[in-house]
Amino acid sequence: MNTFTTRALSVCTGLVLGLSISTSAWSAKTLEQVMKDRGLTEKNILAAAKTYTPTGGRDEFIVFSSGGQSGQVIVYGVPSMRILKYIGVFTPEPWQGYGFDDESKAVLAQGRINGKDIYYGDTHHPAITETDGKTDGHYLFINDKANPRIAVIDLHDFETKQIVVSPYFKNAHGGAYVTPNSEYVMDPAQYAAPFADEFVPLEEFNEKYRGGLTYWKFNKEKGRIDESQSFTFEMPPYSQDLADAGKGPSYGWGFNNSFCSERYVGGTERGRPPFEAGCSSKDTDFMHVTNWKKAAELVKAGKVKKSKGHYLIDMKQAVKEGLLYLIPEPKSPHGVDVTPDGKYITVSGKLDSHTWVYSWDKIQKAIKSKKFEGKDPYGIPIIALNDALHKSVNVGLGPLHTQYDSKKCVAYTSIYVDSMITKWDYCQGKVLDQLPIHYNVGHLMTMQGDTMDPKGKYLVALNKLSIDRFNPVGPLHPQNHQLIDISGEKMELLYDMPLPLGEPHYAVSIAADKLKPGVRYKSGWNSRTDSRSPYKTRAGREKTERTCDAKGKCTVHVYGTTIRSHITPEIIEVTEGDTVSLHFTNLERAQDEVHGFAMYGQNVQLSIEPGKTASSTFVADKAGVYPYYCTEFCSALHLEMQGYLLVQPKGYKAKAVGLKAGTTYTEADYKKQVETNIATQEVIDQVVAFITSHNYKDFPTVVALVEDATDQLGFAKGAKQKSEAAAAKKDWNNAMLWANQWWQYQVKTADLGLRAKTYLEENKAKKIK
Ligand code: RUQ
Ligand code: CUA
Repeated sequence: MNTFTTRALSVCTGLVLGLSISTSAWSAKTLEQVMKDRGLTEKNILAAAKTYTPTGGRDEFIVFSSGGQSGQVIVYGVPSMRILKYIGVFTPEPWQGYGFDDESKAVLAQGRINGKDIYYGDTHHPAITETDGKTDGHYLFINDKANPRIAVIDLHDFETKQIVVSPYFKNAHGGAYVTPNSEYVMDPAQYAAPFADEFVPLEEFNEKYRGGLTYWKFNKEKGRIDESQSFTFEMPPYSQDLADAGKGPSYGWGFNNSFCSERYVGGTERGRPPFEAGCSSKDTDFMHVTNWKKAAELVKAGKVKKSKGHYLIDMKQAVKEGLLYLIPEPKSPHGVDVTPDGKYITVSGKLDSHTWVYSWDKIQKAIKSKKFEGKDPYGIPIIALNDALHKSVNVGLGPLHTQYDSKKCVAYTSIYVDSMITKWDYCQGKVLDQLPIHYNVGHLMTMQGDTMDPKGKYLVALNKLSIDRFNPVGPLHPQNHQLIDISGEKMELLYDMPLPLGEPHYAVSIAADKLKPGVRYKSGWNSRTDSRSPYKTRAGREKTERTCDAKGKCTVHVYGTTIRSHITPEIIEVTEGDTVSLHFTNLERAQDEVHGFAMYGQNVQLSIEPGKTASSTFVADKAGVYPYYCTEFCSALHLEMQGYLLVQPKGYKAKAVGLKAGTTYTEADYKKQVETNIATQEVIDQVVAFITSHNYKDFPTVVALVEDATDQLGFAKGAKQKSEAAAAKKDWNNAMLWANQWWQYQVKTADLGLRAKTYLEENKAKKIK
């Protein structure tokens, strides 16, 4: 190993030296040649240089994008646009064991609707937790439109921890949007439906169908939504759409728009004109303005009634307490986005070419002086458009969503029909620049552009179609995220990234250095409940327990471990009909040393990250042989990380013959192995000498590697003793096999040691001895 490293190093040095002599001439010529060969312009090269991230380089921003109908979250870096992770949220994700291990199944089970498992979601809007209106990088929320649910993802391990279901809504599009200290997560309904879980004829639409807006209470300390403290505003059966929370001067208030305030119910089957005709006949719909702060006080004071276990503020109470107001907004509006300073709210009408800017100052004045132009059919006061509007700006046909720049007053709006991005000034009300994109942009996102702390620099257009942009892959195309440079006066298109997983509706971003994800779990950790697993197992404490109840139903609990390159136990014996509950703790401390666990024919697939305990429970209902193995190529002997579940028929009696090995060994084999082991030990000693002569204790990564290596060396000692004991009895077979196992542990020790040594060298550790 040592000689190999040294040789590899000298080869590398030679290469580098050789290159540096002719490097400028060589690369200049080649760059020209490459440009010519590939038909690249200077502009292309500049765009490439702005996005290209050299090997080992990191991104400045991390983006969390909804995965749409995939029910997942997609994580990628900006400006490289490299995908870093898919997070399973509402949909099983086998690669991460999500929806396959017992722990994550329990999370998905929280999302059951009327007792039914729902295995997908239509994720639309992610939101990162905020402190003082700034993204803090602790948690991420995302909604499911098809089933009215919100999920909580912990950004310390990028895992989904909780799913909550609205007790009232039958779908919910407009979440998730957070209040400035993540006190609440806003989640408006969309298609009106009865709050009761029963049949209500469409003829009773106006009276019994309802819209609404839930404020889910988030408990920051626990990192979970507290359903018992959450409350819902009952709203008219207008299709409540997107939401945003007030900030700064508008703190304590929330805004959500609506469409189809015509309350039109289609039904071409009944000879009625279709939904889209009746839902866009009026010139305006309504923005809903809610006072969540005052509502929370009423809840606290016990003045809000509970229904179905949740606080429900009905429209009568909301009007009486001054919690809910309406303001006309353009035809079939879509986005509603509060400016970073909290002074304005921009709304776009999908069927209009204007973005309307509302002034919080004016709205507040109208509310204070009770200046209303009337009431809607449910008695909710309506503030006149002119008493709320600051400006309306002609931005292009079909404007949707707006995000903000770090530059004062600068906003960007996605223009769906005209397929472009419009840069404009919301203070002065004028257009600054327009950039065509490909094609039909939905949401757009600037860096932290939905917070009080926008960073500018880049904009991503989340395009719905990608005709002619990528190699064809059949009738279903990928979606296209286009990266745009917004640092200058003019916007510049930099990069197209296909996203081949659902329709990514919205995305949020955060400066990468604000995220502090962990490297490993505390030993024996249930990552979904964030607590010590009752099935935590330590090295040497592995066991299998079979217990039967009075009716003779038996359960076998396997308390197992995984560590390179070994699954304990290697043989599991159960009886046909037993319930088998496997629990594996990954004993590794080394970074990224994940082990998987898959088994034939039982739908078992675990991903066990260092420290994690993951379980899988199933009924072994058919006698047979079920091999299992580790699914991660974790070490040179990964393929040997294997075992057998033997499901024996009822009443099976083992025959009295021992296991026969395929190969037998001699004394010479044993001695040869011992020689190798002694040589390997020398390598280990050299590495240990290097590490201990440096200030390795100042490097937590190295300390963890050293701990891990010490463990492995301890195992090596045990195997060595066993091999020597067998040799003393001239049992050369066992002597040789244990000597080989001793060597296996040495190899792992050496591997860890070398990783530690490389780390120290790369991080310029100081020599102390
Ligand atoms: S909204 S269609 Cu985000 Cu444009 Cu869901
Ligand atoms: Cu562990 Cu492969």
